[in-house]
Amino acid sequence: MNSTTRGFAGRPRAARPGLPPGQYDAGDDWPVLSAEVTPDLAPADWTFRIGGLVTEPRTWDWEQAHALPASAYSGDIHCVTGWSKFGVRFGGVSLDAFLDAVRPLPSATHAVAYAHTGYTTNLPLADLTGGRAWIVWEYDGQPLAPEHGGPARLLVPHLYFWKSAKWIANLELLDHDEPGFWEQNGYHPRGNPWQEQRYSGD
Ligand SMILES: Nc1nc2c(c(=O)[nH]1)N[C@H]1C(S)=C(S)[C@@H](COP(=O)(O)O)O[C@H]1N2
Ligand SMILES: [Mo]
Repeated sequence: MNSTTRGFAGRPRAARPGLPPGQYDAGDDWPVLSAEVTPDLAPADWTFRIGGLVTEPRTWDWEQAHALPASAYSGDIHCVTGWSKFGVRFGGVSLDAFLDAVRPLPSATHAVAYAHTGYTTNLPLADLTGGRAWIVWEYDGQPLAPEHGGPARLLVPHLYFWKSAKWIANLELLDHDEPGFWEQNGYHPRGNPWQEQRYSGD
């Protein structure tokens, strides 16, 4: 067979273990996906609030958030546009630490995350607890770059990456699901990459 014929040079590449269905490995690339212009948000101007169905709504500034126990995520992230990135390292604080302080009411079942820019995304509260969600401000030991959501973003790596709101401002706890920006535009309310929940109805 002609060695220049493309597509017959080898067997189909086996999907990398850990790669959800329909995803590809982006390697060293880290694409920037933003619906907004990157805001000029200094750490001193950053705040994070949890309100809604909680016993004690609370706002943290940069210093107060950093006083909580540090927690890191090492693992993979998966964007609904198809790229996955393996072995990323984020540093920040577990969302459990913030939620413990505000004490969600038993009626709270869902949350809407709001960015300082107005971007929104909705999540089941259960996906934000149990050590599976973070507020992060470091990537690879360095301050999180502004285009990637710095000074601080939400990180929910077990769901598609659109749930990880950049420039996170607040979480509003609700007793029902309320679609956010992409979810109002046809994306799935939960977005589990392992079940390929890309679009509503998937
Ligand atoms: N505020 C905000 N957060 C956002 C987005 C956005 O447009 N605005 N895009 C989402 C999407 S679709 C993805 S894939 C990731 C992209 O993060 P990155 O630009 O750091 O790769 O952020 C998510 N969080
Ligand atoms: Mo995305």
